[in-house]
Amino acid sequence: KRQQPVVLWFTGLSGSGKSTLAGALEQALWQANRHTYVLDGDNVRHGLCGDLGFSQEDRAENLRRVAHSAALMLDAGLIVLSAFISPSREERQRVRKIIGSERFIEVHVATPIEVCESRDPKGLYAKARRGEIPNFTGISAPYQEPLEPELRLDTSKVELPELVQQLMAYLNQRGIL
Ligand code: GGZ
Repeated sequence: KRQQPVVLWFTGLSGSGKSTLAGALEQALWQANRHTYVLDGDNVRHGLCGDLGFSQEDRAENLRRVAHSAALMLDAGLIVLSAFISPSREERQRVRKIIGSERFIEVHVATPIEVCESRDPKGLYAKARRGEIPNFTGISAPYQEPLEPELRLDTSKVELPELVQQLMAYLNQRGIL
């Protein structure tokens, strides 16, 4: 049976583990011979969205472009894993519409901000606390938690391999794999 193309939309704070989870899930999907693509800030914010910053408007435009890119990849039959903070409930709703609700799986990476801030792999939280990064999500810009995500995961409570298993189990149970 062919894979059913879907978008797994990981949303959560900086340092919550979105990209790490997406990368680990991608490896598991490869092992199951599935075709995937990971969209995240690292491959989008330099090129496609290189003109955008972190104001509300720019984030909305960032996510709009990502959503349309993901929709094209669905047409190509891929399982798309997207990892953006996507802090606005309204914008995530818009993304869901662009992609189509039946092909959109919202995954809230609900790692508490204290944990994200203590990880601080790029020192961004420290900078934001010093006032050196304006509009930093969780510090000086809002993050609106999803109210009804398809999945909610916490990388500070459960180990990565177990989370990947939970995601794979969900995809299996939905008949996507
Ligand atoms: C939040 C910022 C900011 C501000 C730079 N606020 O942990 P990272 O570094 O690697 O991931 C964050 C990334 C967020 O980009 P997204 O495209 O995911 O954001 S959104 O969905 O809101 O459009 C962080 C870094 O960029 N970063 N400035 N002010 N994160």
